[in-house]
Amino acid sequence: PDPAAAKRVAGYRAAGAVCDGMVVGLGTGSTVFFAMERLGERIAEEGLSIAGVPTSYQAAMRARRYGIPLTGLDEHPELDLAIDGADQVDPRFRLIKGRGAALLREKCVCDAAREVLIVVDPSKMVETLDAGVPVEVLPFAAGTVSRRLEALGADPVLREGVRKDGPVITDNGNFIIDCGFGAITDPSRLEREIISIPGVIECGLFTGYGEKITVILGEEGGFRILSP
Ligand code: DER
Repeated sequence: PDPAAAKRVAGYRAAGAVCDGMVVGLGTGSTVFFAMERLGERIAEEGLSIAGVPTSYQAAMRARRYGIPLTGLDEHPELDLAIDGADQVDPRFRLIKGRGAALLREKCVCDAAREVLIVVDPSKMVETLDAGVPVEVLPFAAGTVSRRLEALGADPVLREGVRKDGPVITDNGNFIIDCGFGAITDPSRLEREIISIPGVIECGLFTGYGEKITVILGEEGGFRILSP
């Protein structure tokens, strides 16, 4: 099966839910890419009038390419909708995000949105969250944070660049430490424990937004709209 086809179906369906006049959070990653592509078409074809709050340089650059006007949380502290992807989604719609190292602004945008559409292909749906948890860390404190994460049971790995020597630097100037915890039995508690560590800016566990999340699950032949 073509995973891009599933992502495209999900992204296009999310773009179809956007109404004139909305201010929309624009997530980061390869699935949201398709939602932005479709929003660009709707703007061109229907004259759809929206504004987007980008969650990364990637999202901002894609929005400009597709003619999606940009705004920010200062102008719009409350968003009608956010469209974003996820690395894993559990049955209570608790998420792991951050594969793309955009989790800090994504969580701010998710928090500001009245409704969140999470666009995924089937590979993201799990019974128990067990993917690595990306943690955004102040570079000054990376050493001490790493030890505190180990004490929480993690196997912490500083995320290195692929076509950049040395650590990945986020859009906010911080490091990412990827933390393998294995199966996460209490993701809400773990999220709180991680972000209480001094020097941790944010982590990729999004456990408090289940009520406002709708999952759009793209599949080869169509899509399913899931509620928690
Ligand atoms: O980095 C992120 O948080 C992305 O949203 C990621 O979780 C999903 O990216 P994908 O749609 O390319 O899998």
